Amino acid sequence: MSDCLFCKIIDGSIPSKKVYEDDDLFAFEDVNPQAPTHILVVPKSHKPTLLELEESDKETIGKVYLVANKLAREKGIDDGFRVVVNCGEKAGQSVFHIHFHLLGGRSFMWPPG
Ligand code: DGP
Repeated sequence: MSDCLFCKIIDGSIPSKKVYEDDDLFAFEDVNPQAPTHILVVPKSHKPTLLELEESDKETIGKVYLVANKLAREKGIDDGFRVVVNCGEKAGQSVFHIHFHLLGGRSFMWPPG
């Protein structure tokens, strides 16, 4: 989508610190990290929120978690990490292209704020 920030990061027209890419997913460091490791794992196909997911997205979303595991191991945060999706403004979503936050390198509180 032409006016989507994450679509522009995926197509390279906006620079990012890429940590992973395949046919379906793109992962890069968050510009405003909330933990020592903060990576965004993003499906390349543009969908605004989790609510727009369809049956045909099942495989891609499964791959998100496999890639998150791989990155967690590579970054040395596999002793404890979070994968978080904010869905909708009320939940804190600010970029309306589905993305999964991979956070680690510190302790986390529960429940989240
Ligand atoms: P959310 O609030 O859940 O929609 O998360 C959006 C995240 O995107 C937020 O943690 C900051 C990050 N972000 C916003 N703009 C940019 C950018 O231009 N580059 C990078 N790398 N991250 C961005």
